[in-house]
Amino acid sequence: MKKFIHIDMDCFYAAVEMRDNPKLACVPLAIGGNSRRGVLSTANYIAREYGVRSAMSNYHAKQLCPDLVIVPGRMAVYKEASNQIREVFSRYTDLVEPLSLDEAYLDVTDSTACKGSATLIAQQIRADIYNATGLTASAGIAPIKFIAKIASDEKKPNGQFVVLPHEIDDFLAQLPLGKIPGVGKVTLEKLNLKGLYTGKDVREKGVNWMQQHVGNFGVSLYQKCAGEYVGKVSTDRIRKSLSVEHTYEYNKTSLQECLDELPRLLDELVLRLNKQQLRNRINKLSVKVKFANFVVTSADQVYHELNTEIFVQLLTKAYQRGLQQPVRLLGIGVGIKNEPEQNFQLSILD
Ligand code: TTP
Ligand code: MG
Repeated sequence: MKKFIHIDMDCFYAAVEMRDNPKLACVPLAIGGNSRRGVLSTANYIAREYGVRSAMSNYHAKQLCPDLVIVPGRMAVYKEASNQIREVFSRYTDLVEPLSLDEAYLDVTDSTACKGSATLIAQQIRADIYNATGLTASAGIAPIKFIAKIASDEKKPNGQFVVLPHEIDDFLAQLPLGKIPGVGKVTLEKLNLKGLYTGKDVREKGVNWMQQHVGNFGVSLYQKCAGEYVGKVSTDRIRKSLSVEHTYEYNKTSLQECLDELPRLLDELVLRLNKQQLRNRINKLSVKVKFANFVVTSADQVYHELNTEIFVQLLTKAYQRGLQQPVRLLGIGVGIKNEPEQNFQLSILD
């Protein structure tokens, strides 16, 4: 039996703006898109009570909610938060499939954290995300991939919902077809016209009927509704690097303050390398520095084991490029060389 977790941040862009500007925390808020047509990227939960939604025009939204505050988006900040949540995921499993900046599927079937309880892992991931970013996430947990995604919407915001193996059958039977990923508005209308509204309706028609009347899409829809389609988290499993990083609550204002952080980062890196048995496959050491103005710089050196002195040199070099700018994030990492068997296979394929 597989264990999937789907994580999705709550009103992501808006939550970042509320975090960074307390004046926005308690007002109906939307993020203006960058498109010419002027549609919203998202809205906070206060604005949603007035019916304001993603992809709605600014004009329409203002009609629904005259007090709506619309601010422009800050993509660089959203990307940073996105990197932070992906770093959290990597603490629990390598099997991560990001779907967008704010959501990802995780396969935790073989994870040993929390004694293997996917429910507890999801809980802990959400707590870690909050500690790292100050933002809340919701989670869905299920033995079937697409059900985990549907489940992550059930207890939004800041909640989680689990569908246990013995509950799958009932869950699918009552499931409105429009909730299934890939069933959009137009498809749903067509299905409704054929009398299909829920998973139960599809199952009762049977796979042959679905093939005849809906085509190949109908077959895959049938498999989903019948619980026959478990799904697989697809990821690039050949690791090329491993790194740890930390965004500081207060910027570091001197080289010495940055160097003082090295031992902690190094401890964390050692832990992660040992856990994944990668210690003997190091081929490069690297350091990353993000300055207060969000400019990122990195420095690396070819080397085949961890070495504190080299990290000190790399950090000094990277720090100096900032010309005394305060530092908001530090990271250290290693390059990983492929295992010999992999090289062999690649050369056959060539
Ligand atoms: P979503 O996860 O769909 O929405 P959300 O995180 O804002 O809200 P929810 O709590 O319901 O998950 O999308 C994530 C981000 O992607 C969202 O904050 C802004 C951006 N986005 C757009 O720019 N345009 C869109 O049409 C949508 C749906 C999202
Ligand atoms: Mg979201």
